[in-house]
Amino acid sequence: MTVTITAFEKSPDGGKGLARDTRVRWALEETGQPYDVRLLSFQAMKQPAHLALHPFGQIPTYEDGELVLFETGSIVLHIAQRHAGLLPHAADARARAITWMFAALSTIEPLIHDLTIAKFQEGDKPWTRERLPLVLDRIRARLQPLSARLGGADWLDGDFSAGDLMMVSVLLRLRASGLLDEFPNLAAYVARGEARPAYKRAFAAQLAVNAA
Ligand code: GTB
Repeated sequence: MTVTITAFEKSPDGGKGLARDTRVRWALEETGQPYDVRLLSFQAMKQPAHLALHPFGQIPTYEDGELVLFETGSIVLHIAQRHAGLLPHAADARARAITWMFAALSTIEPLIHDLTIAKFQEGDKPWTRERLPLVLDRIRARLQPLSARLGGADWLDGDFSAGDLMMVSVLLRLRASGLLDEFPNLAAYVARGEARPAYKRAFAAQLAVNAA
């Protein structure tokens, strides 16, 4: 049975690939899995049919027969554990790759999400002018050790893994802020991720929806 994921019918980013279905598409492409996409309006995401799949009424979801998953960390990990290409076979290396997935999602992404909130949801508040530099500095304080750890390597721990897929997906969200450019090795790391054929296919697929 072909996997079905959900995505925005019209992403607010107009197809820049920043909505979280892109990372799931990327994982499916890296592992050579065909998939179908069910597109949802914001309204449909909050209806009972979708809430039965995703308790928070968000995208993406993942359906494979009876199995329904939400949360991109869980979905990408499931794909990576099921299919070759995203996790090393050796147990310790596999555990380290999964650790980088968690680092991306729980140590880096919340700070980046905070920047999105500060700019787009709270941009008109009188205190945003004072708060924004603090938000940016908190991100810098996380990027600095990440940059130091990556150093001159291509990927975070040996070969490209689900850990890199998740970290690149998260860091991509920073492009418009200019913060990535302060860390040239991280900017190059993100560019390496985007240059992967599987990423390009995932990006093109979401763009095709949003450019339509
Ligand atoms: N923790 C969850 C996961 O990783 O799966 C977060 C899922 C999530 O935030 N989904 C968002 C959503 O459904 C879409 S991706 N939002 C609608 C809602 O909550 O009602 C977040 C997103 C949206 C748009 C842009 N953009 O336009 O740049 C970027 C990221």
